Amino acid sequence: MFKKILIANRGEIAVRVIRTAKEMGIATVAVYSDLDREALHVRLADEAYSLGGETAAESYLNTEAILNALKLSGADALHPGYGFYSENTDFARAIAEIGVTFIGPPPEAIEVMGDKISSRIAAEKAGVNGVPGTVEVIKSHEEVIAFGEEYGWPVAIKAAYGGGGRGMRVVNSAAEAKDALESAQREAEKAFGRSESYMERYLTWPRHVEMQVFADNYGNAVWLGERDCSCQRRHQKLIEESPAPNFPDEVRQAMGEAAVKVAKACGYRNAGTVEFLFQDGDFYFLEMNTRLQVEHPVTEMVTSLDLVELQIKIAAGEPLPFTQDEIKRHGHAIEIRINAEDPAGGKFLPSPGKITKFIAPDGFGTRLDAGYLSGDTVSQYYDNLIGKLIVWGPDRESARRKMLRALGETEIEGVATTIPAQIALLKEPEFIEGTHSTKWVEQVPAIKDITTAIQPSDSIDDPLVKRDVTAEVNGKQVRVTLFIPESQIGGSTLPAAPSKKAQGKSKGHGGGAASSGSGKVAVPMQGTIVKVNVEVGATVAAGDTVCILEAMKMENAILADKAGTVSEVKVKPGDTVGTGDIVVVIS
Ligand code: MV4
Repeated sequence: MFKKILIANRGEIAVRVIRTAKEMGIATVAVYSDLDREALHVRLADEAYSLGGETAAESYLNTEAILNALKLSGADALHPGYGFYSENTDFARAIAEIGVTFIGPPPEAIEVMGDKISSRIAAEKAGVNGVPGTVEVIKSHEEVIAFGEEYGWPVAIKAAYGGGGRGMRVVNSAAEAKDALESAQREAEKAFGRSESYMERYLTWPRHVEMQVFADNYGNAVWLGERDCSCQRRHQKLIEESPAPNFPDEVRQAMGEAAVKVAKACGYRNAGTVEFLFQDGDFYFLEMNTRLQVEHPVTEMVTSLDLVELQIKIAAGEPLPFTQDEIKRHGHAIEIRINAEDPAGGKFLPSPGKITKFIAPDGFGTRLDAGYLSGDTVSQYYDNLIGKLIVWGPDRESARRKMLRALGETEIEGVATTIPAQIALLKEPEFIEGTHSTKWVEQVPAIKDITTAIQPSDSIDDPLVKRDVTAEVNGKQVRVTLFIPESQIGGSTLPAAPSKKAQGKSKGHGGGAASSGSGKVAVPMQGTIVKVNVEVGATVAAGDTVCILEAMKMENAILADKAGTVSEVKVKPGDTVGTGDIVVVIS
C-alpha cells in the first residue's frame, strides 16, 4: 500500500480524497495556489506545498511545480481528482517516469476514450452501440440529407474531437443540412481546433444515464450501478440520482454488462463511467469518462462502498475485493451540486466572493461534501462548486423530501448559490414523476422566475501582506515567508510595504449593474473576448451586442446599456477580461 498520496486538486474533491486516505492510514499531501493558501484541503492535509500562481494554468496545471512537490514530499502516489490533470496522459506518463503511481486508468485507455469517434468504434467493437449513425467524418451536406432520408429526421451533427455539446447541431430537415453542417464545423474548429464532424439520429427526449464501473489489474471488471444525470442545464449537472427513476431492472442489468464490455475492450483499470442516452426503453453509448466523477457519492450511498478507497487499493495492485454478485444496492440517493452561481432569471451567473455564513444541513442520511467553510472565499479563477449535498432514503420520494428538508436548513451568505433553482426543480411534477429529460430544465418556467438577490457580504476584506523574515529554528537561521493581515501591520516592527491589491471582487451581477445606463459597458464575468461587433464611431441602440465574451464554456453577448455613439473600444478578439472590466464606452 502507498505511504503518502499527493492530491493534485483543490476544493471538495481534494477534501474528499484526503478524508479517505487518512482513514486508510496514508499520509496526505496538498498542493495549493496563492489564493488557496488557507483553503480547506490545505488545512486538512498532513503537508502542503505551494504551487504559486493564481489561475489554474499557473498553479494546478503547472507540471513543474507539481513534480517538484512530489519530489519534496516523497509521495509515492498521486490522485488527480477530476478536471485538471485527471485525463492528461502526458502528465500521467511524466509521474510514472519518476516512480509515482497515478491513481487512475492507464494512459492508453484515456486516449482511446478521448475522442468521440475512436471511443464509439471501441464500444461498437465490444458490441455496444451508440445512437444509430456514422463513424466516418462527414464530407458533404448531401451525406446528412441521405442519412436523414433513410433514418428519419432530426439528425444530430456532432464534433468528432469535441464534447460538452459544442459543435453539435440538430438538423430538422434536408433544407437545414448545409447551414447546420457548416455551422457545426465552424464551432468545432474554433472550440477544439478540428472541424471533423459525424452524425447520428437525434433523440428528442433522452435521459442521461451513466454506469459506474471498476476494473482491477487482474482482468476483473464490475459495474456498481447507474446514475441519472438528466437534470442539467447547458451541460452543467444540477441534480444526480441513483437508481435512475422508472428504469427497469433488465435495462440496468444490460447497461451494466454493456459498460463492463466497453471497459474491458479498452483495457480499462480503476474507476470509470460509461455514459449512455436512454430513450423509450433503449440505451445508446455516448462516451466514457476516464476519471472519478463529481457525482460518485450517489453510487457510494446506494452501494455502501467508498469509491476513493477502491481506487487507491486498485492502483496499489490489490484485486477487486468483491465479485459482481456480491454488489448490493439499496435505497435511493440524490445529490445536488451547490455552485456559487446566481440562478436569478435563469441566468446562473458566476458569483465568486467570500462565504460569510455557511450553515450546513445535518440529520439521518444527510451528507455534505464541501470544499469550503464559513469565511472561505470562492475565487473567480476556479470551478465555482462549493460542495455537494447528498441524501439517502429508502425510496426516491423519501430521498426527495429529505433533500428539500436539508436544503431548507442550509444557509449560505456572501455568494449566491444554485440552491433556489434546485429547490424549484425538486418540486416540479415532471421531476417527482421522473419523466424529465436532458432538455427539461431549460423549459421549466419556475427557473426563469427565480429572483434570488445575492446575499451580499458586508465584511470588509483584510488583505494579506507578504513579508519575508528571518526566523531561528533550533538555533539555525531560516528565511520564512509570512502572510499578515494588513490591519495588523500598523504598529508592528515589520517593514511597511504597499498592500497587496485586493482580489477583484464582483458586486455587479446581472450584466454589469455597475455600468447600467452609463455607457461604460462592463463584462459580468471573467472570460475571453471572441468577437467585437462595434468600432469607434458606430451608432448603437440599447441592447445591441457590442462584443461576444466566452466564459464558462459558453458564448455570452455583451449588450450596449444605452443608445449612442461608440467612443472607445478597449478590447480585441483574444483578450482576456476580468469581472467588471469595461470593454466599450458609449457616449
Ligand atoms: C445527443 C442527444 C440526442 N441525440 N445525441 C450533448 C453533449 C454530448 N455529450 C452528447 N449530447 C447529446 N447527444 C443524439 N443522437 C442529446 C444530447 C444532449 C445531452 C446529452 C447528455 C446530457 C445532457 C444533454 C443535454 C442536451 C443534449
